[in-house]
Amino acid sequence: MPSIQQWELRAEFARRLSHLYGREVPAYTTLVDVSQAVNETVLSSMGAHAERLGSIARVTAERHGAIRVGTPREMAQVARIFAAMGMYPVGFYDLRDAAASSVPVVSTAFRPIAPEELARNPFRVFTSLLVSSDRRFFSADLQQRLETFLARRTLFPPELLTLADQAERHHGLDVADAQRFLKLATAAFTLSAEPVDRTWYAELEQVSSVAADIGGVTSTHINHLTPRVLDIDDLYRRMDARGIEMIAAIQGPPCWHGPDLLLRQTSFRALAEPRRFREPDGSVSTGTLRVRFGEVEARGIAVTARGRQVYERLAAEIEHRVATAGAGAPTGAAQRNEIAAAVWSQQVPTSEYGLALHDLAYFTFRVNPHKRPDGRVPDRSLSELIDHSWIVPEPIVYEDFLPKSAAGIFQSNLTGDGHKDTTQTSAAIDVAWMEAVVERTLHDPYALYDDIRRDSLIQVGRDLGVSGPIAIPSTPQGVIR
Ligand code: OOG
Ligand code: NI
Repeated sequence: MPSIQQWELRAEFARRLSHLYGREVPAYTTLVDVSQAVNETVLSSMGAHAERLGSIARVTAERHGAIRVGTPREMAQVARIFAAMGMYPVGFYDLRDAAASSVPVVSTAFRPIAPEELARNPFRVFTSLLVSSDRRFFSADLQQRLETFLARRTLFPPELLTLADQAERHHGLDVADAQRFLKLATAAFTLSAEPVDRTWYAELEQVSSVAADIGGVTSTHINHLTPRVLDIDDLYRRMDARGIEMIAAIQGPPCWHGPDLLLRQTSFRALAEPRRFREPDGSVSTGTLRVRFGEVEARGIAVTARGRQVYERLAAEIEHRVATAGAGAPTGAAQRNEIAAAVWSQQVPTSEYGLALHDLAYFTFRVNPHKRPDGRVPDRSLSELIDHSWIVPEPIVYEDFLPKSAAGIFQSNLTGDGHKDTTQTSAAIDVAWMEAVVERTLHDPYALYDDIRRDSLIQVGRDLGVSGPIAIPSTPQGVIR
């Protein structure tokens, strides 16, 4: 058994990245401080209930990162580096269509998948890959020059990749190799001092500032690192009060009176960071780029495929109501939330019990200690067991992302809308394509949550002496495919 286990590599890598990002983007440190202050307030006002969706220790350490790479080869290397730390690709997000502005990427998230690994450290990284073959964004000529540029760069040194493979194979590393691995991995995501070619960067920026951020430079960097907060509305107000410019709204579900579901996110606007440029005449000058920002998120309960359908239907209904409510005047964030909260309150159960009963959200279950066995064997259907209080639900936290929110976050931090020629056909890129790129299965998030629920029901069935499996309502299929 190697002395440093994969989860320890993951936790230490997250800690080092956080330290690095705080040095590079000082406003991130403010965001982390404010998040911790908000979490302390929630903890002292709500007590144990504040930890319903994770212990305060987990929530305080919890981060997600975002990185962006340029080629399938780079993406495959990223997959090896994360596999070393017990992080595997989950879900497929196509942001090319989800965003109104020009965002020519497809993404997956690398994260731990087993419940005990998530409990140890849930660090996840939203990873986007540039689609240079998509004609809506890149002409054949630009694609060719872009691919030539990207083929010449090396993001990850061979030594890092060798150590990564070793860690994956042996489920960890010895102390010296672990130190070396962590040093090289962190260095690979550090902002480079190498001058940026002004003309090349500007040409890509015309297409998309995301394309320029990825393909306009010779290295990669962490784009943002996101702490988790227990009250994102309070956080938004506190950041605003400190004079930090936030994006217009909180993305995702509204602030409402029911349980937290899925994911709510917001960010401060990308800041101008000093960068060195190589000018057309060969001279080096100093300028600024605005690509990195500070995001914060509040995580809620994972929803089932059925719950997700409701979420999408309500999102469309909210959009429609917002569009018709304004009577010409733009709808503010507060008014939008009011509309959304009203729609939710009418159509979504306001308790965990209701969400579980209607199979809208994921829970594990345990036998209700207050229910006295009366000799009758409980019914084998999940809803009957819940309804007759034989079992008590415990929420499963949403560990993934939301494509519309991701598009919203990308979009509100772009310097310009870029250019997308919608008369061209898109490059056909899907889950199978991404699986071939990363040379691994893309886990379906719903299947992962289903497994956790099923395992707990097997245990509950045993505890209750129910013969045969407890029947879960059939879930609509086809989630990421
Ligand atoms: C990723 C944007 C998506 C999220 O939390 O939804 C994202 C990026 O800007 O590279 O991080
Ligand atoms: Ni993010």
